[in-house]
Amino acid sequence: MRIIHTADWHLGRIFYGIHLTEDQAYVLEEFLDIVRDTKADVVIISGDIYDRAVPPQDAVSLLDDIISRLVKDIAVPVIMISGNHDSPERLNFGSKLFATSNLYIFGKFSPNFSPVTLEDKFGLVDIYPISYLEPSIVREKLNKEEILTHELAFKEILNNIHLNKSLDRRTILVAHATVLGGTTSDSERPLSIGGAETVDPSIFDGFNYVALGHLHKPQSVKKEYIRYAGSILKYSFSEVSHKKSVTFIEMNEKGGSFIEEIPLSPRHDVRIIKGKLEDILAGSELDANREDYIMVMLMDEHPVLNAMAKLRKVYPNTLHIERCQFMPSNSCINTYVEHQCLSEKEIFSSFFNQVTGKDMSIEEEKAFLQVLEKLRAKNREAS
Ligand SMILES: [Mn+2]
Repeated sequence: MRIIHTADWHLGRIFYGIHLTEDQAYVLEEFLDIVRDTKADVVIISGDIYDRAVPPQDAVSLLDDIISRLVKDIAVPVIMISGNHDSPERLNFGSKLFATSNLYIFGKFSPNFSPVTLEDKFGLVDIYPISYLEPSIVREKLNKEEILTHELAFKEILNNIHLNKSLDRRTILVAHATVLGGTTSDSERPLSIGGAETVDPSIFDGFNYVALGHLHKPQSVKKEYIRYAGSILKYSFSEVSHKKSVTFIEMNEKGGSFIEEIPLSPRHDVRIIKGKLEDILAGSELDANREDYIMVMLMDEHPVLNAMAKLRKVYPNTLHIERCQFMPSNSCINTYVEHQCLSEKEIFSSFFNQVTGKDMSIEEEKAFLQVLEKLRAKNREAS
């Protein structure tokens, strides 16, 4: 069986004020070609179809167009689940009716764990789609008070599946989750506050392929067949090094899989350009992709006037500028990501060091912490 696994389309996403729907339409044309060229037997979309619960109209039209071309023109069954960005009820619209036309939508969690069964020349394949789940909803629907975490919710559901599944069939699980050991990026919204969202990959034992959504970098976790397809576009500057793709799986008679990443080519890449303003402006002449979505890390030691206006003349989609002279040790490499992990005290002491050329004394540190505590107290009262 040939499977195309994709996820995290985030239709209708806005990136630094730019509506990405046209970029998404562009890359989904390429996606349709891939589905056609690989002669896929099924397309699996593992959640985060839309970027938000009430998506913009053009995002809804885009999904309508792509799905109908998949199901009607290419005649490939489509199985999709909701992710944490989707509205379960809205995505679920029409699902019973659409299932009669080979479009299987699982928006709302339901305690009915029957699979979508497809057939190839070797026999039957059972595909178990689990819509995005909140532990509280699973707790209520299954009436099990002990379900407090994502992992416990999954374990309960998977137990039900394993109890009822046909042992002579190959099986695929479709889920939207944070699997322990996976690499995260900045464009994923946490599933829960406080870190009770990760699930151990060992809970997926017993399936031949696990089609995951949520993490935006294409990757396998622990075992090759436990896999995130990744998002179709880069949705944050922390993803500049990602190579976005869809996953092609060819499953054999025994359920073993040949797995290949088929790269996607965006209309605009997301890039970081680093250097002094004059060098960047001069270098842009040789840059064939000036329309890309750009973050600039300015290395100038002295203030520069109207940097954004100057940059946008050559790179019209400059979206953000970072000033490196205010950063620790004047080095910008990876600090964009790293400085977000620093504490307020660390950020302030590096700023202090940059401005004064020396480290804060114990007295100064104390004074800073007092001011910080006052500010926090004020914020607490305000909220
Ligand atoms: Mn996502």
